[in-house]
Amino acid sequence: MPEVILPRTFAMIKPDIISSGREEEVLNGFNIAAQKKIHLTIDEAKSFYKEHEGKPFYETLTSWISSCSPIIALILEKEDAVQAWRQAIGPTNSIKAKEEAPDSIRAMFGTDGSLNAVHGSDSLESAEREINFFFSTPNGSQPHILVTQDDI
Ligand code: RTP
Ligand code: MG
Repeated sequence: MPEVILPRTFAMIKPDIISSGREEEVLNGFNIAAQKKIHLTIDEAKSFYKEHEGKPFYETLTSWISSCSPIIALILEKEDAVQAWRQAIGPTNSIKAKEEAPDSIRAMFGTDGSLNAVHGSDSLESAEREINFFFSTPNGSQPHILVTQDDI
């Protein structure tokens, strides 16, 4: 039988969930095509969130995701993966998420507008760019296996 190729998105489990030890609880319903646990440097964090350079929250955000705990970078697969993961995570601000989408991941695990538990690609283009940022290999191929390594 031919292998079914599902659409992919990029997800990040941010330090607040990892320090709570509950990171496994948020991935229900998604196939994990690849994952890495990484302690980002500040330069890697700034590069990943380059689109937000200059915004008021940029320094707080990049310091936070490169400090204290590591993060987990994931390639997730599901029908309509980008939208499905954005739907699962809920609004950016966890306070708003608790009011408007109480079952969402950010409502259940996040704290406020910055400490919000998870990241999700906002488009197919972002997903490909973000997957490449964390998972590209020297020959340009993408891993389709479970990968765990400590360094980006
Ligand atoms: P993400 O990229 O992490 O999935 O979040 P998003 O699309 O829902 O929101 P985005 O505007 O891309 O913001 C990126 C991350 O920056 C932090 N943030 N803090 N305090 C604030 O006003 C603020 N706004 C954004 C959040 O951690 C957000 O996920
Ligand atoms: Mg975003």
